Amino acid sequence: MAEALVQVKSEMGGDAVILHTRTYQRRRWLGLRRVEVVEITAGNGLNVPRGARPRPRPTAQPPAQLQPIGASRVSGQGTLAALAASRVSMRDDIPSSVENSRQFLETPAVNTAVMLNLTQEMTALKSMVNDLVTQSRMTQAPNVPEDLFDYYLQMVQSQVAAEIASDVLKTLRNNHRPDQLKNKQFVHEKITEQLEKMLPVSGPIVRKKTVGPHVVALIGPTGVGKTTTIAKLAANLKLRENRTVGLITIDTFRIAAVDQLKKYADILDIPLRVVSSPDELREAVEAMGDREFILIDTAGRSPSDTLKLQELRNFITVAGPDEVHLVLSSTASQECIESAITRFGQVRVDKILFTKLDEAVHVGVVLNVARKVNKALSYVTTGQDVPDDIEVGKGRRLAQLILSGGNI
Ligand SMILES: Nc1nc2c(ncn2[C@@H]2O[C@H](COP(=O)(O)OP(=O)(O)OP(=O)(O)O)[C@@H](O)[C@H]2O)c(=O)[nH]1
Ligand SMILES: [Mg+2]
Repeated sequence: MAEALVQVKSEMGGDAVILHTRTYQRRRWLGLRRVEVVEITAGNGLNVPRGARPRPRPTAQPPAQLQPIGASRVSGQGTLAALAASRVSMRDDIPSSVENSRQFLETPAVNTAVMLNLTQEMTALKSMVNDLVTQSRMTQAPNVPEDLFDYYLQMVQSQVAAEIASDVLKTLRNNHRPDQLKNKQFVHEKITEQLEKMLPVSGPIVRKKTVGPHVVALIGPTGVGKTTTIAKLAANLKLRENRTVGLITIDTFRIAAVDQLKKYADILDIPLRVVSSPDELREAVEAMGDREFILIDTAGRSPSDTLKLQELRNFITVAGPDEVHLVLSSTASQECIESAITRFGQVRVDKILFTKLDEAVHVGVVLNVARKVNKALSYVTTGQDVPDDIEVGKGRRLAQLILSGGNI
């Protein structure tokens, strides 16, 4: 009845008058099921006189919906299909009940019935949605404690591998009391600590020897930011740490690329040598023997270009650097990054360096990759500004980025 009244109100407006109501059973499904039908006869937009005044035709319903139903004094009936089995018909007779009925829809009892009905439906919907969410969570991650699921989602959205995320939460659940896990700040801190411990980091470039230069080479796919990162490292070593630095570039086939590093070398007043063969590289390293640090830039190589990778390997072997950093863009997919690590592994990779964290949508990839290939993260870069946008790789910083969805 409440549903039908809601329908009367929505179809015919608050001015509708209830003329008659009736409830009856109807058989459905081959007579096996009984359906309760509520029928309300209501009229609207009518000013029916008591007496013999000519009756106006109803105007509220379009003619197509009007069907005569029997008696001559009946002008029409609108059959409404919604809300399952309720049916509303409109009649403009029975004038004596019109005034009473008109007010009936506005009575507190009807309004309460309508509200009650809506509340019940909302509650049913809410519990249905909750059930669905729980169900899909359980299928997605059966081992994740329900109360910590939001943290799981956050990590997975940052592309932390699902098994890492669920391990973190299981450890958390096993080591802390339920009341501690209700404290959001506590949980946040504990997850941060765990993620922090998971990331292997190398710390900054440090020269341990007392004689001869500490030689560092940066290799990696095209356009990831090797040259920009070399400039940042050189500037920080020279300007912040007061070190003597030399630059070498093996960028042989693109003049523009040499120009790029030359500009930085000029600004920083650091010597730059451009080499085009392994022999020239050996000579250049020897010639810069008085420097504390030598940074070697290389031309980007496509990880699929085996010949170029072989050539690069020859250069690196001859230079014999103290460390080779594989530069990777954190905007690339994990698959792409892993393939680059495998291919550049044939050259030599000691550490990994992630650029463009400012543009990364999925910082969790950095954690997955570092763990999977068991290479320490040396630096991350966070923008195009030389020399500021570079940081020593730190697990805590990365963990915070993962939990904040990558906001630098
Ligand atoms: N947003 C952002 N851009 C960066 C970052 N590092 C480098 N870039 C930009 O990436 C582009 C390519 O940088 P390069 O340093 O020339 O890259 P590369 O690896 O030397 O390129 P190739 O020598 O051609 O292989 C430039 O526009 C840089 O400004 C970073 O951390 N964040
Ligand atoms: Mg370059």
